[in-house]
Amino acid sequence: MKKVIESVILIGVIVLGLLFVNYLYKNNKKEEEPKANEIETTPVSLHGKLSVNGTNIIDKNGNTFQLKGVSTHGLQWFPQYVNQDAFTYMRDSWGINAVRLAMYSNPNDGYNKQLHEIVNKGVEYAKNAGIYVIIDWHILNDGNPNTNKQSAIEFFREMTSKYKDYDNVLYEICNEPNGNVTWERDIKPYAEDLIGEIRNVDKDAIIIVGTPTWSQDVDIVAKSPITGQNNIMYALHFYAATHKETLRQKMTTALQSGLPIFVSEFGISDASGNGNLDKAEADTWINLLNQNNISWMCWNLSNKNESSALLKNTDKVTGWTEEELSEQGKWLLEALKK
Ligand code: IDC
Repeated sequence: MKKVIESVILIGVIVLGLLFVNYLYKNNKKEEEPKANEIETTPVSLHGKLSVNGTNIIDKNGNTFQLKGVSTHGLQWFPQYVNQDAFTYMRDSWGINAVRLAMYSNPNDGYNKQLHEIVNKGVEYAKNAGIYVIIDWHILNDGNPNTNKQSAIEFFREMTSKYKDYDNVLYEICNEPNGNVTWERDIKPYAEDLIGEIRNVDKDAIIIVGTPTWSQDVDIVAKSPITGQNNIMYALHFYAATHKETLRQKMTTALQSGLPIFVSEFGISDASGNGNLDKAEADTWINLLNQNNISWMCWNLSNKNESSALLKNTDKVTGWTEEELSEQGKWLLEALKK
């Protein structure tokens, strides 16, 4: 009799155990299900085509919307980070909703037409991941945007003919004008011509215009913005260990005059992209940008040995662990949560 009771108890325990395992398995499955849904509700599926209203970006529902993400390094040097896994990974693990594809425009810095293919891949990867993408004509050592204006026109003709119907594409027509360059004489006429070229094909995508002194003098531009065009924004770039309250004042002045500003590039190191980080200044900047619904893109997605690179001691091109992020990389992940 004792044996029978023991057997019954044993069978009972086994049955309960199996039921428990089954319950755990089903529960696990339930947890996995929302992931499939997440893919259907990407930033682009939720927010759609963006436009500019006053100083704000608004989404397809008319609600204010902020782009937050990362800029690649020069595509001629670090093309490997333009890959599908990386974009999807940064969307899911970091919480970015945009990437910027920085294509240096100066032939002496490595510009060549083959780079257009990397831009094309980047746009498709961003589209598949449902995130926004900025196509950046990255003038830097070429200083005056008019130096390579003809190539810029050809480039944006090619891009707009491909992407005029994409909801997730923004165009940045001159990263950072610098040197002996003024708004009235050089940048504004360039911008008006490029905007004309783009609008011949793409009627409404957001266009970001660079501003004098490495995209800092938004206060000067605010006195004489481009007129007769929709969905135009102006670049303000900062590196937090170099650019502080004085530049924030310029931004506030420009905003008060109604200039729509886009921080299409910033770092928290000094302006060289290297040296010490200034996290306190960086936090002050991000808070101010968030308060004013200003979009921001962090320089740079690479493992270069410089403090503005987001990755460190790793050759991985996606799926980075926390230890594989630089100090700026770790700071960025926190900033993206705010
Ligand atoms: C820097 C890169 C650096 C590279 C240098 C020259 O971080 O590795 O050697 O360009 O090409 C900018 C520019 C951006 C700069 C960055 C840091 O838009 O191209 O990248 N910066 O100097 N404006 C202000 C700072």
